[in-house]
Amino acid sequence: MLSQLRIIRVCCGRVKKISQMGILIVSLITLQAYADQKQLYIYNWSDYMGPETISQFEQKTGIKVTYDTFNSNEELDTYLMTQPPKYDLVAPTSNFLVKQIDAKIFQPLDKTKLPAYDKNLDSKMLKMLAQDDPGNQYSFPYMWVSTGIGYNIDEINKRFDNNPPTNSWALIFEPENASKLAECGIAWLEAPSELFPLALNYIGLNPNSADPEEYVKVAKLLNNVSPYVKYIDSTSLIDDLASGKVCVAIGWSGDVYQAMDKANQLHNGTRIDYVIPKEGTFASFDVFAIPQTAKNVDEAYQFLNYLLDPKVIADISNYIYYANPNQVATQFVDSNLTQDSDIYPPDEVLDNLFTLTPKSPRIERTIKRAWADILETRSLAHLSNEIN
Ligand code: N2P
Repeated sequence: MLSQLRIIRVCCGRVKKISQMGILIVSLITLQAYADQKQLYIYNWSDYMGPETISQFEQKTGIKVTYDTFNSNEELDTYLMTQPPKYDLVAPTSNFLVKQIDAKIFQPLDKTKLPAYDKNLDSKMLKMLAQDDPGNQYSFPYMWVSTGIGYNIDEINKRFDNNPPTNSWALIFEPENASKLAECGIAWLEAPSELFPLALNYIGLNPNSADPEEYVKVAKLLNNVSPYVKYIDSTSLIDDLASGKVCVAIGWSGDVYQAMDKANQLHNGTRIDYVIPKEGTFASFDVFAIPQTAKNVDEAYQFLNYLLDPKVIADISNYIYYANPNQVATQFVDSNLTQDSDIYPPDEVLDNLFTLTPKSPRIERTIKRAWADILETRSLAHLSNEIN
């Protein structure tokens, strides 16, 4: 025993050295493997991907995906305009894309690397998108969105003697209606770039107005109803409509449908509906684009080709409840989605929806200031409610 201990003591200096070298070699091998591992950095909207889409892509290609999310065009735009993006694919809405293309943030898409692009993508959708991206040079269409009203059928009926004005934006924009809903909870999207055009359109003005005075006018309208708004946030409404924490929300089509789905899973009896009010709304396209600074361009194309696969994109639509522009995929999309005119709009509905155009810097400034006022009015009103 004693002699064994002595041998270990004599040799332990060397044992230590050998084991340190072993760790070093293993670490170097690991580092090399990491360096060889293909990577892809994606920045997309929250709640906007299938639950297994990314992991299946990783398994299929061996590419490691870093997938981050944002909640508004404003957030993505600020990121893109203030630093060289670290992502290989980002997903702006097409009206925001215009300014970003001008700022030379994106590289043109090489369509020869996207063999199914022309065959699979709906030419009508591409044409609409070409209004923002002439020649569809930079953008790869991902999903089609409308902005409407999501509401809790029973809670709203209760407050309007079973005759709620859900077919009109008046439900949201008129103080006499909003005041009735304040207690059961109104949520707004945190998207001034959408709320101002909706309010302009509601009062009969051009939703793409270039007149700052008109924005001041609708700012008053939004200001008047803002004290009744429970919160301004673009992501919580999925859970909160489902659980009954809010009873009405300005929301994106698929998100409201996701809320319906959640409510069904909760078995809490909450019935939710989505409506495009009679005054209309706008259609927007969320697209993928590759920044100039992307380091993993081949991998970005592999992902776009993966999205062109009809079954892959259909699975995403089936999960997030948004319409995709892949015409070959429609056969794989659940028929309750494709037959729902709020999700897959037939031509006559599509023709009635307007699109948003980019704003001049002057209008952008006006919106920014007016929005800050609206947020303040709302916070002050909430504060004084808490005090009283
Ligand atoms: C998904 C958000 C839809 C994007 N949660 C609206 N442009």
